[in-house]
Amino acid sequence: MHMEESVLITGATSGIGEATARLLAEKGYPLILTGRRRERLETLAENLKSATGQAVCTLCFDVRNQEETARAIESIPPSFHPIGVLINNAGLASGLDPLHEGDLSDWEKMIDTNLKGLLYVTRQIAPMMVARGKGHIVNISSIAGKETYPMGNVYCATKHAVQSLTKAMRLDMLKHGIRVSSVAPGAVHTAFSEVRFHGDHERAEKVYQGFTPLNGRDVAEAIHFILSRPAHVCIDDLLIMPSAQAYSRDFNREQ
Ligand code: NDP
Ligand code: 8X3
Repeated sequence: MHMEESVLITGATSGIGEATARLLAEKGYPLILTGRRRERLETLAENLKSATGQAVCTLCFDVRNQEETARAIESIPPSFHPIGVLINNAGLASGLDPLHEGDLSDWEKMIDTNLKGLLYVTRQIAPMMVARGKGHIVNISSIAGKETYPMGNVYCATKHAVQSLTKAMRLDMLKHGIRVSSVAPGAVHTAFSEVRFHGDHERAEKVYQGFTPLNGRDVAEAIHFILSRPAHVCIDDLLIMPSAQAYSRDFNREQ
């Protein structure tokens, strides 16, 4: 992509999205950063602008709300167009329960964010790419999009859907010159587990004990690799795991 095209990252206030914003700013990409937490977004944007001199704009909205999403994307200043890359990263797991004991509000959150939110954002941005005959969409999937693990039920189903939608986008936009990629990480040490366990920090930290998980920067570097391939190369699907994790629930932990 040309550096005058901007990159829109959803869920840039934390974890993988924030690390990707930092790396891409260092690499010289103009950025549109989104999330619900306004203060974190604005602080990050100010830091990146002063550290890298990069153009950064922020959009504060909830991807679950279709009208808010549409309004926010319509408000992107002209200087941040065209949008060359969309990184659909905003997402979460909520709860880890057997299906027959699942909490319906956890299910709604995951389906509305990981699936409907990704679709709402893509539906706004993809037509602009199609009109230009150019663009790249990167969907953040998960090892949970490749395998189903006990009590992962609805989260795994949303990430399997992200894998399926990635293929669907690739097929539907093939003739319009749009590249579509998915990145499926194993365990990444972010706020993910704390969100999954509804703020239980101690339980969340146990997920990452006894081995070295991925960090946000590891995934950001994989995304940058995908974006920096020449125009004739599309990385369709990239699975990235900690060396000490070989399957969704198989870890080589210290005794
Ligand atoms: P974090 O919790 O650290 O970050 C999640 C980001 O998503 C935040 O910036 C949050 O912003 C944003 N987000 C969540 N809900 C919404 C919403 N309704 N509207 C807008 N933004 C939202 O977790 P990660 O960085 O780990 O997660 C990023 C992606 O990576 C997710 O899709 C996750 O499923 C995926 N993933 C994570 C793995 C891991 O082990 N950590 C492994 C594989 C995939 P805010 O709260 O400000 O809205
Ligand atoms: C996050 C990784 O294994 O907890 O997608 O589902 S996992």
